[in-house]
Amino acid sequence: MHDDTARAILRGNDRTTDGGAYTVPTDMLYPFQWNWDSAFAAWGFSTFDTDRAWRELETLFAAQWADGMVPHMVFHDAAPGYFPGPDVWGAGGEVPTSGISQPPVAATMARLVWEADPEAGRTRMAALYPKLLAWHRWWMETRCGSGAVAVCHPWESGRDNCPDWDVGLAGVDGSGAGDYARRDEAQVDGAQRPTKQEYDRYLALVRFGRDCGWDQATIVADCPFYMADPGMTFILIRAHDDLAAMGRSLGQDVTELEGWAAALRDGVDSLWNPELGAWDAKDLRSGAWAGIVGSGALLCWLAGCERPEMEAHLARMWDAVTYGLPSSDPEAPSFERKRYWRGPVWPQMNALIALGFLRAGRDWDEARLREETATLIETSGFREYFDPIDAAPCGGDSFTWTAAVWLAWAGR
Ligand code: 9WN
Repeated sequence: MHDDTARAILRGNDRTTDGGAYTVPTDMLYPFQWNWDSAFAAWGFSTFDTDRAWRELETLFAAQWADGMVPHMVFHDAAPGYFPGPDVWGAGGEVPTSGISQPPVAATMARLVWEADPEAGRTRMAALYPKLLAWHRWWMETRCGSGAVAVCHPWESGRDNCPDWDVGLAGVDGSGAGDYARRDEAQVDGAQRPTKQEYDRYLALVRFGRDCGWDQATIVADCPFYMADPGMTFILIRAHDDLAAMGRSLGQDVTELEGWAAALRDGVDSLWNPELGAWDAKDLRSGAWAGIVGSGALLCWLAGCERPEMEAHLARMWDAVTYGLPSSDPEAPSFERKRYWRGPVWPQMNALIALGFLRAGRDWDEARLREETATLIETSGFREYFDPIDAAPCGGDSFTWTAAVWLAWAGR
């Protein structure tokens, strides 16, 4: 029964038009195509419609910029009232887009889609391969100067208001944001969303990017927010590995990809905070540590970058809540169990962490996380995120990645 509902959610959020096929994350709240949401959607579609799975990724990559960047949002449709919309971003080509990227999970999801239907996957992936490679190159060449992956906007990390970014956002002046109407708070309880102070700063960063014409050299040198993130780094390492595996099957020379993965595995050492005894985000402007174990650090198994100290954090953070792994350390003062990325549990993060457990041979942990994620969905529905202590539903409903994660993983 849940399978039927999940498939109906994916079909319901499908916005196939002449221009391509994409799913919205959820109706109303998020009315466009989002980058990593689409990658998870493809994984979900791969359980019942291979062609539709590939089309989701193909539509996303059709919006790729000439420099290789794949935008975090693609504004296929006019959705008046959405804020910040295309006019605020001032970016994109034929189809307007945002000016930042999002977690590069597409290669990892494409590999799972390929494995679900090897014959179809070969042809579709052969066409997508150079585009994925160009995107991975964009990350390496523009954002990895410190050795690890850096983000120029909290939205780029996908984990918008997690406490990891507090130290970097403190230096961003949001006072010029002016009056604006947020659409998110009209749909979702404001106590479950980022604060106005955070939003003002998010908008200041969008303005900075737009004013420099989204020029990467200027962003890397001067953007008031610029932080290196273990989570993004682990995701990109894993994506390099997955793209290399697919490249080998396609008869490609994958030396460059192997080199990138090795370089990041060395470079991520710069994000080991010895005082915290954990992987930690770092403000590249001030050199300050975030000083928090976030769900990004829990992706270390995904990339094969685990260390014994992380085992202890994993056990501690998991045992402090009831369902799945929280988006931020439940024992830290910044923890808020219902506020977006400051504590709630997110189904797609659980799925990524679990892929890491599988890689590390932690089958028991993978099974536990899968069961707890399934319980969240069975208890509270296909919601965007959940309270990790009592499973209360949070954020948007009929959510694409929750349905996808159910079909491809949690409901198995
Ligand atoms: C801004 C769509 C996106 C996710 C992000 C999540 C949230 C947007 C927002 O929704 O971000 O990109 O308006 O809050 O944080 O991970 O991709 O589901």
